[in-house]
Amino acid sequence: APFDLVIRGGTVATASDVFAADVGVRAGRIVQIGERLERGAQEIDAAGRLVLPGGIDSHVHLSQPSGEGIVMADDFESGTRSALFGGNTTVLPFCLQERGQSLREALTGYHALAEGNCYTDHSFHLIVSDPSPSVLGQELPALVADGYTSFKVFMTYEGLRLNDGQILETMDVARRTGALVMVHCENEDAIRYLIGRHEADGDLAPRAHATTRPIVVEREATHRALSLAEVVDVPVVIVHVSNGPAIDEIRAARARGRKVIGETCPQYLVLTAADLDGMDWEGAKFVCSPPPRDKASQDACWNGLETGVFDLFSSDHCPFRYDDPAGKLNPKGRTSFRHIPNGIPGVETRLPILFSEGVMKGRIDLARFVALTATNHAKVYGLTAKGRIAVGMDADIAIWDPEARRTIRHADLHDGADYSPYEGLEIRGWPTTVVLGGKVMVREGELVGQKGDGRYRARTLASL
Ligand code: DUC
Ligand code: ZN
Ligand code: ZN
Ligand code: ZN
Repeated sequence: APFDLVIRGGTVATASDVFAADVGVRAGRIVQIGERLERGAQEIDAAGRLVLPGGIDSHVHLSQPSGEGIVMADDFESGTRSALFGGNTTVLPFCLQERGQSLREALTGYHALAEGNCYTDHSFHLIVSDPSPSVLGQELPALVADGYTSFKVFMTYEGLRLNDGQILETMDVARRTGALVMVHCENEDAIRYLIGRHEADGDLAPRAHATTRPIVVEREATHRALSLAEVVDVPVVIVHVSNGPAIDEIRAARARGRKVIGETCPQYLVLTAADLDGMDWEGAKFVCSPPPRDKASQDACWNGLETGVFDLFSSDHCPFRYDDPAGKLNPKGRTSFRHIPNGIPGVETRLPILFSEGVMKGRIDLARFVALTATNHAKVYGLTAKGRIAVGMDADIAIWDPEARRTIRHADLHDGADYSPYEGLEIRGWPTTVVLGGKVMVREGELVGQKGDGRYRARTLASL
């Protein structure tokens, strides 16, 4: 047969067009797109379906140590399996440098965990927590050249946070190498001050997580990160933006001519701080940083998706179990909200939520959906063979049933957590078949691929 695989009769979407076409695949790549393609050794009937580039989730945490006996709910096997069922073919987890550790040493560990265990392709962002002279002078530039072309810095969390001088020095590595810096923008000192006040008041329940990380704390840090990037004169990625004032900072920086890439996540569209008010300790299920805000913030984030403030829509999948000794329910005997591990699962529900709430409700069109969930991630993070349905690209394809109706139930998901923060949310549209490098991995909701089919991908510099 002329093709290994033909996906026939579907509606193909790219970041700029939506059109009816067959897609022909050979040797793992898309080799022809057109009408009435010749036979494939394997054929998929996509009539009535959407044929989209496999999702790229450029912000996930897998097997990341979280301190104090807290264990993440997903390793590379369960996390990438969950990603795959959610229509993704590539994930970019973080490689955390612990203080005193070299980046190479950290990477060796993460690669060992990922190798042979992944259902999706993957690559790593580096988290720089210890920007020593040798890290900044030698290690980091060498790693950028090796294909680790992005790194994240934190303005919050003792043990991770960098001071302004360290952020400037780390950004300078990006200036010299062309790599991209991602910044977690929350002011740690302000948070500590507010935590102290809440604890003094005996205000210890999960809801206080949100009130001790208010919008001003994120807005100030966003302004500072953008200013530091301006001083150094480098592009910057502001990750997990949750609210209007932080969005306004990005708009203002762009108006000054700065290159800023904005990212938001599902939790800022469909959750609010009121979700942290559950019975008993249920609110812990929604503890993530920055925290979910209010209706006005949700509207601002939707507006940012519609108007182009955001280039990236990622999950920030950072899963912890709820009812588990290493989870969210009972950290240190529920003595304070501040011991609840920060993060929520969402790698499998990211795309269905944006499709259902965004495309099906008319807020964004299908081309914008593709840009926000795949194409832009590939451009920003240098995955040159991915993120588009086009000749020559990797045959990473998600086939969607736009009419599927589902209610999110954790029992139907494939991650290692024991709950979903989106339980009960009604969804229209779900990916049914997922192809990775020309291999069918999920067929009509059934897993047919193997762990280990997903491979590591070195990256190039951004094409901004
Ligand atoms: N930042 C993240 O990016 N993910 C989870 C927790 C956090 O603070
Ligand atoms: Zn973060
Ligand atoms: Zn309070
Ligand atoms: Zn994150």
